[in-house]
Amino acid sequence: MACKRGALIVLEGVDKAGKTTQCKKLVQALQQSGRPAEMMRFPDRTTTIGQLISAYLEKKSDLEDHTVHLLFSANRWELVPLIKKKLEQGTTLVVDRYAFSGVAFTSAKPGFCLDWCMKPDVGLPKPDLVMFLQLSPAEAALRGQFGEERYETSVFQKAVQQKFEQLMKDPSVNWQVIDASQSVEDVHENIRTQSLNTINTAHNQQLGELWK
Ligand code: Z5A
Repeated sequence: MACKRGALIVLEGVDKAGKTTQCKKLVQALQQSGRPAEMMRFPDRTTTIGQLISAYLEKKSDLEDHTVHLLFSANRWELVPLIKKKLEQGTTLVVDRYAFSGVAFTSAKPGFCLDWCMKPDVGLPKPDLVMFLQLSPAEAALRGQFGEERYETSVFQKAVQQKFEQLMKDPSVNWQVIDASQSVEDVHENIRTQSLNTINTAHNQQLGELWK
């Protein structure tokens, strides 16, 4: 009998919302309860394309805006065979940022529309669940200063948040908004519950294609 597929679970949110903290805790909790789970993150800075992106984010190089958008998308596509293989093997993937960040960050730049930004990611494996960690700029500021990387300014992050809000109106994606201002443990509990429900239903469903 073929094994039941794993779920594709994505965490999105603005800077310092706690995505990485929560991805790690979720993977740990799933593994401890005997469910195969692994974490992925985008950008994946370990590949050749990822290294170009990393140098751009660290402001060590400049790239034209359309070009870097396509590189972020290519960085997801190059991982698709691995994503599909893991899911087919029954491993749940917990992903720190995905195509939604790609669209929100580029479309927050002048001269870009949501539609153009979505195109390169059409047909990617569709997440079974996308949790948006909601945190106000004031609460994010309490978690420390912005870092040195590109995009880490409050004006840009506000524009990004508005783009995420537009994306969340799309009913074809299973969005869940999570209050990220609670304690790490409370946020985790909420995310764990949503994820367990999704893992159980994903078992019997075919993996979809994003924005198709
Ligand atoms: N980008 C793009 O342009 N296009 C794309 O296609 C993709 C990405 C995929 C990648 O940054 C940048 O690339 C990103 C988007 C862009 N640019 N920005 N901004 P990254 O992935 O390398 O780093 P990040 O995603 O920006 O990390 P982050 O947002 O700064 O952090 P986070 O993962 O959301 O939070 P964290 O690291 O788990 O926690 C942050 C701090 O808060 C830390 O000190 C924690 O201990 C603390 N924390 C966490 N949870 C709590 C709670 N509940 N209470 C109190 N304190 C907490």
